[in-house]
Amino acid sequence: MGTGQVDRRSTDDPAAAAPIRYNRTTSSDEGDVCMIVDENDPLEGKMFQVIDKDGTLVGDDPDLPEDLLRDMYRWMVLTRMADEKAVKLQRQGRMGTYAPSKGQEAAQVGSALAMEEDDWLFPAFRELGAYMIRGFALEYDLMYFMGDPRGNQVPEDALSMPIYVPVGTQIPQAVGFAHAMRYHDVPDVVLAYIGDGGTSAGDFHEGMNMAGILSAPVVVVVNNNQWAISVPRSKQTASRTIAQKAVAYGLPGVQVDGNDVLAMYLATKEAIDRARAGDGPTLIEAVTYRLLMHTTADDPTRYRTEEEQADWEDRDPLKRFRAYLEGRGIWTGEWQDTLEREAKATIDAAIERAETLSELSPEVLFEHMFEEMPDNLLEQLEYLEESLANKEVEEDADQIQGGFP
Ligand SMILES: Cc1ncc(C[n+]2csc(CCOP(=O)(O)OP(=O)(O)O)c2C)c(N)n1
Ligand SMILES: [Mg+2]
Repeated sequence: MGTGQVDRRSTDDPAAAAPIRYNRTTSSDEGDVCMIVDENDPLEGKMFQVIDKDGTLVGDDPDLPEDLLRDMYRWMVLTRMADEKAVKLQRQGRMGTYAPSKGQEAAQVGSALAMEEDDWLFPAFRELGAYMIRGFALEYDLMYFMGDPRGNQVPEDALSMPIYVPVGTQIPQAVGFAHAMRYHDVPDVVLAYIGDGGTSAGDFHEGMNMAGILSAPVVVVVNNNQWAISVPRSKQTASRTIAQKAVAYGLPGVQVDGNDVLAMYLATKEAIDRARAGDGPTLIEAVTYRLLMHTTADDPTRYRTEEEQADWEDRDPLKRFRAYLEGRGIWTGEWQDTLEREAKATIDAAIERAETLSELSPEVLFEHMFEEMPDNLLEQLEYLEESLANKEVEEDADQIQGGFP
């Protein structure tokens, strides 16, 4: 928990620590906070959408402030360009295996922008847009995938957990963290992400079940990008939607067009507001698509068709939002050039910082786990130091003899 938040605890009012259960009637009485969830029951086959794939409004314009619309598009452009560059860095041998976000920008940016300053992010490993919005800047993501452990040392002022690669582990932790905040009367909310494949993990079900029981202030966004490496969504669950699983956990669930940044923003905002008001958790299924490979070590042409890919390219989240903004007179070619120039400068600076950090000694492997290192690790550390010292001797010897490195 970040400094500042602990100060906001109130121990005066013990009743404030009691969990308040989700109650649709109470929320609706307070206004239209529950509208999106109420009107888009996944069991009735409904999915929340604001603009269609051509950027045309499907209902009323939510009339979001122009600054916010511009921010959404700016973050989406930066995420798309940074992601494309990261894949190139990997191909040039300047980075290790990378998990691309292309196609999922609206789901990431729309949801993360709905968070308030003191809310907490519990990411998976494919949320570049969300990390950047939360102040976990691009160079950290680059360092992480370059194999530098400093990439996972979240800056003090970024209220985000590090990247979670072990699928599903973030969910019980996010729920526990959210519950602890409510227990201590900290009014903030947790936003957690997981993939469609992750919903098959026991951790997901255990976490969601507890979220319902505790009425924890947590919003879980499932980025359903249709694939978990080479396993299709249809092999993860026999449920027609992932959103409907919420019914069994006793909480609201909604399926959202994850390639529609406006829909993602509004649905997440409603869920976060409700969690903050004490009305408990929400499950949001963002229906989206991973346009590139699972990671740079994967070849999607081995398991999916060109037609499927082309169909989803047609629903590209950037193209459709740009069309909407153009219709509103906000998007111009000149603005696009400015955004791309600014994004390129941000990306170049982040690469420069990530690549010019001082070298790390291998001993760093032993740090940050224990305040006092246990004996077995101390022994291993000594062994490593000894081996490295001997290696230096061998390398010196090789050089003297003109050995091939
Ligand atoms: C506990 C665990 N099991 C297996 C893996 C290997 N693994 C990495 S990503 C992945 C698939 C994840 O799919 P999904 O949750 O849909 O997320 P996506 O990669 O599509 O974003 C698997 C099985 C892992 N990281 N953690
Ligand atoms: Mg997936």
